[in-house]
Amino acid sequence: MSDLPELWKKLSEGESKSLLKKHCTKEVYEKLKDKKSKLGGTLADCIRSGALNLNSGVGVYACDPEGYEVFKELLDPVIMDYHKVDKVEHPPCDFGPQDKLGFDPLDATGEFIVSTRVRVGRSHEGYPFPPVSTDEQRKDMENKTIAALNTLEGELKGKYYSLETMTPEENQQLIDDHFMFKNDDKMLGDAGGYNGWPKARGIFFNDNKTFLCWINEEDHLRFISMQKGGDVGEVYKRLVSAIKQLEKKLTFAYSKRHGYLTFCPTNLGTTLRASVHIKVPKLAKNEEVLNKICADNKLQPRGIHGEHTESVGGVYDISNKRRLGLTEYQAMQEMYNGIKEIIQAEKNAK
Ligand code: CIR
Repeated sequence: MSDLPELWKKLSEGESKSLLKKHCTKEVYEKLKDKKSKLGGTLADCIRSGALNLNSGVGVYACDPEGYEVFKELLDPVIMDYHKVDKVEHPPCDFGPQDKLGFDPLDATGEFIVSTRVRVGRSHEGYPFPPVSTDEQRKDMENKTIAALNTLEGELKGKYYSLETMTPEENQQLIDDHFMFKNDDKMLGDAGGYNGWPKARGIFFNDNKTFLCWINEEDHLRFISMQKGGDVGEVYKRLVSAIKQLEKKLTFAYSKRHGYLTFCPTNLGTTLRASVHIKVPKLAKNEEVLNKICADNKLQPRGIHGEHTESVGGVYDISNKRRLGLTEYQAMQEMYNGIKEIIQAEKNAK
């Protein structure tokens, strides 16, 4: 039997500041409660995490790519509210002119930027998201992805490391080096993100560990390009080159309205998060100024151990906040220009 009535009771009777609580009104609930997507996704799959975790900021995940339309009376308002747009629409993918991106090194002396990372999420077309996915489907997706990744050449050529077979020591080393994902996010776990863990999970990386792919973490696929220092252009170009090669082998879930479809509605559109680990000890003493620059430039500051963590030693993880309603190139430019301003402010600070 579905756990939907119980989830609804928790949500409707509980106190919560989440977007789920705000937009899942009784009327919306009544309209959607008996709907089902072709892959079997239900409203319960979309609201489970937020109903079980009233401290969620968003609280909603999609059950599968089609869920964004089947449950749009809930998802559209959540998307518009989170992404601060008044319509769910998205321009076609545009990575910008790769030969003249205009991303000159931001920090030539290496004083501020510790490392740079750009990631995108992708979903396999025709497969559900974690709460609806079976172990078999996850395995299928893993195999498909490995086959595609194994065709990469040159700098991107690498190897797949399965979470099922790596030793705990290898796993810990990869976590410590900020390469590997973990299963410690309760909200994601309650959304079904760790179902069947560690089956069909793993990580692919090239010899230099500058290109990585996570398989069956929050999204079916996360492509990541990263390296030490602040050469944003080099990091971005590597990622774009990988995506272009991989999309010849794999078909990704995409909608004209939403762009690339991801499990969490916060990542829709470009799905792009471009971040730096940046050392700004002076601004760290005055977080108000830092937060204002971030807000003005549509950037999101986090601690370096991921979302909802504190800064350590004046080092922050700062990234673009907007992912929907702009192109990949524009999202990159927002991050680049904002970080430039932060470095200037740190230089000017007493
Ligand atoms: C929340 O609602 O607060 C969580 N479900 C996280 C939302 C955004 N973060 C994410 O997807 N990693």
